[in-house]
Amino acid sequence: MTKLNLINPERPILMGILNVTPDSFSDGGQYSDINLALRHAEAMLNDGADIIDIGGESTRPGAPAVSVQDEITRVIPVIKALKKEFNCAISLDTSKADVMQSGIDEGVDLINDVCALSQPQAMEVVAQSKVPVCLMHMQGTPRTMQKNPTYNDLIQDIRDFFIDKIAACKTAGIDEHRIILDLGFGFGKTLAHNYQLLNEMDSFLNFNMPILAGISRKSMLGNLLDLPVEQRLNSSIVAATLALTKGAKILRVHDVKETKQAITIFNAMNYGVDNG
Ligand code: PT1
Repeated sequence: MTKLNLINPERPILMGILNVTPDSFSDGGQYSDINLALRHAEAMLNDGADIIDIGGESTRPGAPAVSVQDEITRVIPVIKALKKEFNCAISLDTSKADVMQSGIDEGVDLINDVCALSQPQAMEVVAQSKVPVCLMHMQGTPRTMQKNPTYNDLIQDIRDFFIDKIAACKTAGIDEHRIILDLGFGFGKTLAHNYQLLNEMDSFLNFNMPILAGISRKSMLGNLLDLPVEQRLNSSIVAATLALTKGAKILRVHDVKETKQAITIFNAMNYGVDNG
């Protein structure tokens, strides 16, 4: 199998979400939890996930902070087991330098940081490695970000954020070819902001970096359609499809099988059908 090209994928790729937060688990990193995580990852890989995104700290609005040690205890055993059992591509969803370093030591293929390397030493840890990094835009912190998000000019403010971040990354020694951009749906944005961002996602393509879109099951779907989280499958697939048409190259999703169908249709439309 050829190695997955995260940085310049010819076609859209699928990132399956694997949560190992305590609310998704019972016995905090013990055998049954690791096994449960492995079975979930296996199902996503069978359904067409190209990469598994593992996170030990929830970044949903209002979610509590987690200590470095707790996060390492949650994610590292699962990363080890995933590498051993499936040798699949792994993305590590973390903002903490020590967690990043532990993951890099275990061979993760991507650092996915919703804080865009703003935490102490995070930039340095990634710079000293060879792994690609996803820089996400967020206004505020997960605990406070949905209070009253305001922008001068939504698109230009986020563009400026990326310009500054990319410059800082380069100065630190992170080559631009290692960078993925994420507009940060739901992270310090009103409903109107989120849909404007979806509409104007293509205006970020001239950074010449892949764009990752994380919309799956988010409140921008539920609040618009008045649907609880367990009824957001259809809207998640619609939004993922729209993101594809706006140029998203990596889709971070819960519902891998259904999103894979959207990508297959998108690819057939764009590149043709290869089996008859
Ligand atoms: C994301 C993302 C992420 N989202 C990347 N990583 C989450 N790169 C975690 C809601 O409004 O979009 N991109 N890691 C999950 N965070 C949220 C935020 C979940 C908002 C739900 C909401 O419902």
